[in-house]
This record gives sequence, C-alpha cells and structure tokens, in this order.
Amino acid sequence: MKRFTAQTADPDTIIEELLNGDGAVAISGLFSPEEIAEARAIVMAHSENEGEKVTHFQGAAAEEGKINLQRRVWNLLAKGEVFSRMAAHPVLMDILRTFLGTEFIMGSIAANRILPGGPGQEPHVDYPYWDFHKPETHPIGFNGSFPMNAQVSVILDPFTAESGATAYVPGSQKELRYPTAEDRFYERCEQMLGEPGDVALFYGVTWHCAMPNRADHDRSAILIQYLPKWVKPMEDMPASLPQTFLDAASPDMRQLLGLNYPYPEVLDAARAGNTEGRA
Ligand SMILES: O=C(O)CCC(=O)C(=O)O
Repeated sequence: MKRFTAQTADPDTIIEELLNGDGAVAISGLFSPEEIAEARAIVMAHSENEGEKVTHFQGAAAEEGKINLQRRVWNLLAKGEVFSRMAAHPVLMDILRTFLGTEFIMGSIAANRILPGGPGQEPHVDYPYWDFHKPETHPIGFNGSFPMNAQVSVILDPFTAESGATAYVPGSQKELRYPTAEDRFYERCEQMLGEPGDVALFYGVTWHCAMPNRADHDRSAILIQYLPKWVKPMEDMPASLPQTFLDAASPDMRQLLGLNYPYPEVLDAARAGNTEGRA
C-alpha cells in the first residue's frame, strides 16, 4: 500500500492507485494526537456494554460466542464535533471530489471496535454495500469500472498484523465480485498497517475484511463511507441528527449529508406540499 502525507496526497496520483493500482492507500498527518484521543474516548464510552449492529462475521464467530467482541458505534456526527472534522478533512474532500464527483455525499460514519480475542470478518466488498452476494438483484453487467464508493478508515489504535489490521487483496478492485475460496484471500492478502491517526483510503470494490484481534489491546477505527450524490446512503444521517446540527452545518457538511441534493422529490404540482392522504 503506497503511503502519502497531507503534503504529498496528490488527488490524481491517489485516484490512479485506487482504480488501477492496489485499490488502497495510506495517508498520515491529517489528524493530531489530541483529535485521535478525543475520538477514541468517545468511541470507548459509547461501546462499553455490547455491540450494536454487527456485520459480516466469519462463519464460526457467532457459534464461538465472540460477536460481542466486535462493537459498532453509529451516527458519530451526533456524538462529537471531532467526527465532523474527520469526515470533512480538506485533504480527503479534495481527493473525493475528483474521485466521486464534486457533489459527493457521505453514506455513513461509524466506529468499528474489535476487542482482544475478537473475530475477523468474512472477506467482502463494500460496494454496492455488502449484498453483492446476490448479484442478480443488481443491474446486469454491473462492474467497478467507475467508482460509486470510497472508504476511509481513521485508525485509532495500532493496526498491526497481531491486532487484526484490515486485510485486503491488492488489485482485487479491478473486478466487481465477492471473493470465493478459489481466490485464496488469506494467502494473497496484505494488511492496512498503521499508527493511530493514519488513514487508510480504499475503493470499496477491493476485497477486504477486519482480521481477528490477537493482540492484548483494542483495535478501533472510524469507518467513513463516501458515495456519489445519487446513491442512497446507508445511514439516514439527517434524520439521526438534531435540528441544531443541521442548522449549523458548514457548506461541506451540508453536501456530505446530502442536503443539497433534491431527489426523491414530489414533482407532481398537484401533490407538492400536500402531504395529506399519504400512506
Ligand atoms: O474494521 C475493519 O478492519 C474493516 C471493517 C469493514 O470492512 C466493514 O465493517 O465493512
């Protein structure tokens, strides 16, 4: 995985790497140790008890009773201002405007905390979300030749081989499908290693998964999903946020929340503004 800094993160070079190179890059120096410590403390405080919604475990994990060792914290914008700064970091905005179109949006911002002993996930793609298990429910010929998703992981704890740093197969973004056993994911994968504060940016078509945490410390990251403006976001963030947050949102945050995009809209003049009788 090629590594960049806030100073060297040239959008065209990074996009070439996302589309035609490894599918993933690392960027360091975007966040201060104070911001990372604040974000981590909020994530820990909101995941003290048990996991909220969990996704795509490796098959045996549920039976082994390990599900509670992976915890999600959703709707992070409502939980601390630091997450707005992460989501709208100018270096990321610059790259993503070129990658996903200038009016791209954010589909979700959540934390993934894996406690020591926590299971890995099954190798998957994040595009189009994780139900590409059923390709027939998507348009025929659907492929990854142009991006409809980008994923950012802001690393909060050391991401090492032992702690289960996200594994991915470099180059796997060139074909949109779920990996099968014949793809030998675990033999071919590399890991998105990094220090707290580093960012892994990848194209969601890239086969990837969290690996089991065999370290003696937590392994948490902020996962941010970005989408072109017309893709339905995963989290309904405007509905999850207080009106005061929406009223105070910066222009970039309004864009990320999809507030600038009008559709779906009631276009029938006879119905516009008339919500009576709606089912
Ligand atoms: O936390 C990680 O390492 C990756 C998480 C992930 O891929 C997911 O939840 O979709």
